[in-house]
Amino acid sequence: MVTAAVIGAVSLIAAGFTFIQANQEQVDLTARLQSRAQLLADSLAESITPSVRNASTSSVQRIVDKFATQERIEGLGVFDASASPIAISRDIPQAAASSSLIALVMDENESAGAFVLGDGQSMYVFAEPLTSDDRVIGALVVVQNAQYIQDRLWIIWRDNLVRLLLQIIIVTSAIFVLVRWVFFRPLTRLVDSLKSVRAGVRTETDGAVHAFLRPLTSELSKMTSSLRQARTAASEEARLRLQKIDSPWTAERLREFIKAYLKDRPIFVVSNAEPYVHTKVRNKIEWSVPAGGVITAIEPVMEACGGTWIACGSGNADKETADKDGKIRVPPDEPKYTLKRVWITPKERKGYYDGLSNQALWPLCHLAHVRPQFRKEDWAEYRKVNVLFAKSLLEEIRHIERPIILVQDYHLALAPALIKKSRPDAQVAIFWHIPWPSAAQFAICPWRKEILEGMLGADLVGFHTQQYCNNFMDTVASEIEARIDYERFSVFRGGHQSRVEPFPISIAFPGNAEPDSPADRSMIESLGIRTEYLALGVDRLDYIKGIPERLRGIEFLLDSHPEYRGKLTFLQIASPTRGGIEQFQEYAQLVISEAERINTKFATRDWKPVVLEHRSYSHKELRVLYQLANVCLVTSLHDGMNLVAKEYVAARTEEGGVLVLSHFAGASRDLPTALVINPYSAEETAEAIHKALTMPESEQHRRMKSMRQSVREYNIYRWSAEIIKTLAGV
Ligand code: ADQ
Repeated sequence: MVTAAVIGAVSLIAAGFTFIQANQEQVDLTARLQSRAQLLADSLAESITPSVRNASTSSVQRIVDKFATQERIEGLGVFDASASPIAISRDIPQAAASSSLIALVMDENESAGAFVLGDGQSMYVFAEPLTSDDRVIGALVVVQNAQYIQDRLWIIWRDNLVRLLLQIIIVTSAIFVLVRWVFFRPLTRLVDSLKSVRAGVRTETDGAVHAFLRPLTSELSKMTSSLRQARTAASEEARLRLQKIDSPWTAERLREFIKAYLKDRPIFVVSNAEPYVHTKVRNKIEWSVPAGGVITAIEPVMEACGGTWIACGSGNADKETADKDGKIRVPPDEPKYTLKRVWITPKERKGYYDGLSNQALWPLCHLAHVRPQFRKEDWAEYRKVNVLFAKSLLEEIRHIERPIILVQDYHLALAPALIKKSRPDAQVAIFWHIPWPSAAQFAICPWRKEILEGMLGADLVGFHTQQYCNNFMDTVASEIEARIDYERFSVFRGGHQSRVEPFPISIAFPGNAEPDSPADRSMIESLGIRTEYLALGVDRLDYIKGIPERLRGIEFLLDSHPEYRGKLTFLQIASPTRGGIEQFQEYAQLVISEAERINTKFATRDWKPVVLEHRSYSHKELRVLYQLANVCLVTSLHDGMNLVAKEYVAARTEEGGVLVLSHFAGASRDLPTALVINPYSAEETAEAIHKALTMPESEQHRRMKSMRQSVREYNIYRWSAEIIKTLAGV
């Protein structure tokens, strides 16, 4: 842009100068040509006039022939008073001999010149009247070649254009060098140094920047020092708040707590899913945060505390972006902790992830009426991958005394025992993010003993609710030899104690989101939604989430309350999940066909009741939708907790909106003022939506306020602080 402007300006100036120079040259050359023509004509006229007067044609012709051979003379002609030629040179151009100029000069009795075109060449024709006794008796015409003037002008333009071109090349190169070395490099250095100041890696901006940036860096230094002071003040405040246990937990407070409580013992998280996935899209590497509750919950904790998170690499550019040990600092735009990626083969993934984790344990633990499939080969891969994860972690903690290790979820049930076997000093917790079924239900698992033994390697086994803890204790009691202590809610085996406790998971609230501006309706308008009421569902496309049941609730509502037709749209954001597994593919198809069926039944020309967005949305976009939705539908058939319910509550800063929540989601224990329903009953779901849409504002506020209070008080920072405190104290 700048280069184009400079080139434009230089070209304009150069063109202006060339124009003036060419003009001047043309004026000079023409004047010289004219005066030469005048001189020649004057001297010839003197010698020719007597012969013309005497009508001596032959002597006129002789003079004409003699002078016509002079340099640059193209021809000479002498004409009588009636403008007929008396004598003309042989090569005189036709245009000159018949020129109206001859008649004109004789009429005016005054010499004159004009440029004409002859044989494609520019000619200058000069005519002078011949007089005798003050009477015009004829005219003399001198024709000169004037092409050299055009040639000269062309040379001037050409030379100047070549010069301009050279100037452009030099100026552009100079600008490029200037921008790259003088502006760009110091600026990138400055940006890098600011980034590390922001991330807390460095405390000062780079002093070695270019002189012209110094005023800027000095201002920035002042800003970073105020930032540092603010950080110190915040951490001091958080430290003081530690003593006041009733104030809400924040990232700062958690950081201070960890420092004070763990005395710099680092934290390691181990999970199947990674928090950042790198993918190559048209030769460009992009990153994204996968949709899922474990990531939503654990990521803010790692951002607050730092440490290392070990997880499966899953993006097609994951290897490329990590170092040789699979490590990369994240979040990518503001690194705060290390992500270590573990690589597994497609065969391992099929057995460990698609097979044992998601076709056996997932349906086993969720009462969603999908049969678990237990395959020996899947179990073998599951064991192999658990060993792989344990090894990867052991490698990381080899020089660290008493590390704190938080194993996540049902994919890694065997890891705690494997870790403890090699490192008895490590303090290990496993958090089970999904429900734990009754002992009788779990008894159908062929590897129940191995799974329980693997989990009981941990010092702390955490679930979302007391009910899941009770189920787990019952399962242990009926499956393995161990002492169960219901007083201390612990299992003792071979001298090792495992505490079993509920830690209802939550979200980062208040989060780091920028202050909310009024929610912009353009996002839903672009989906064609213009109705008065918006009902919203946000889920992975998972059969435990009860999406077809929710759709049937909408259908029931539109049948029983036709007044909502044309006034209510149900928007379902459904991110694809576990696409390699048949039951999940079939489920996605069922959701799509149910949505189509209901749309066909009710849609009018400018309204359809269901809008299905089959993709992931960013948390920022989801927040806007949560703010716009009059009602949020969480109708899981069975769900460990369900964080969407808590995200909806967190987004409703003005305390409006209604949450319709399944009784079978763990969240219904934490949010009792939601409209709690049985999702299997379409009638109950429909009535709850109707109640939500007709609920007085004062009641909405009362219910929402109480739910917000609960999420604020028991947020993810408090959740992790309590787990860490309990673990370190076992
Ligand atoms: P999930 O079953 O993944 O988690 P949930 O708790 O509802 O379920 O969390 C889902 C998360 O993914 C939310 O943060 C939500 O915003 C996000 N998400 C869902 N659909 C999305 C979409 N289309 N686009 C973008 N983001 C989307 C498991 C258990 C839960 C338990 C969590 C945490 O199944 O019961 O609450 O772990 O322990």
